[in-house]
Amino acid sequence: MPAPISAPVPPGVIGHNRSLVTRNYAVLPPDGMFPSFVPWLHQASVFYQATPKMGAGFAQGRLEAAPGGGTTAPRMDGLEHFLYVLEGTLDVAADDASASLDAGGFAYVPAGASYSLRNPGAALAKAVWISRPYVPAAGIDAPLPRFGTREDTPVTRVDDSGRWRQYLLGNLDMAMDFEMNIMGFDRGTHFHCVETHVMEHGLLMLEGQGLQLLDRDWHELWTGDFAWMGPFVPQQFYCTGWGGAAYLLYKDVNREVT
Ligand code: UGY
Ligand code: MN
Repeated sequence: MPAPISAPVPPGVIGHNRSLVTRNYAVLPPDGMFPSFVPWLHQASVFYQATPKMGAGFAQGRLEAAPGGGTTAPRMDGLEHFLYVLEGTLDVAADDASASLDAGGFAYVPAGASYSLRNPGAALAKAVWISRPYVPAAGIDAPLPRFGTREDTPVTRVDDSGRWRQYLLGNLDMAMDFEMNIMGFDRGTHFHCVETHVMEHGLLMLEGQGLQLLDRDWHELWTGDFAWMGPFVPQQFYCTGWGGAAYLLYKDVNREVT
């Protein structure tokens, strides 16, 4: 006779997870994600969420650095990088520029720069980390390192529909081949149409929750969830729940497609 089960198994624990990966989009809640460790990071790991292996043209992950953790030495990998601190503090240096970033702080590291990352605090630091090859534009100088904060970035409202956005790395800056925008929705509002466009997205829910259309299906997104949208994936967002919602959005822009 098997021993009786003494404690009930919580629903959803065995064999159930909201993760979904398709040919051209993915929904990845943090549950069940595994860290990757790389030799040039110590006391730090990356929870990769989108990579070229999946079909994405960029890599995005959540960097987690323990106190004192980060790069073992200044690193130069020829890629451009974007970091956005979610929790804790991260010191970022790119060539001769550097900044200590708290939650909401961000950095752009141009391709070819030597960069280093370090958690100087006493708590775990978590940051969005995006890396990709830079696509130069003829006659336009490549961008320099940039640092900023969400707090200091203007909030733009296109109309009175309850939607707003913050362009962290500017808008229509032809030196840049991607944008990082925070898209915000007041309670009960939604994007005005189903978009279909050549640009890709990496989306991280920063606040609130909503329903996200991906291709033909609606998916619930909660704070902390990640979604990858490949080129031409039909997409729309409805803010649900009792408050507003905001997500951090990667978008490749400003280059012709051949
Ligand atoms: O700018 C955008 O493409 C944006 N509106 N997309 C999105 O929020 N899924
Ligand atoms: Mn879009």
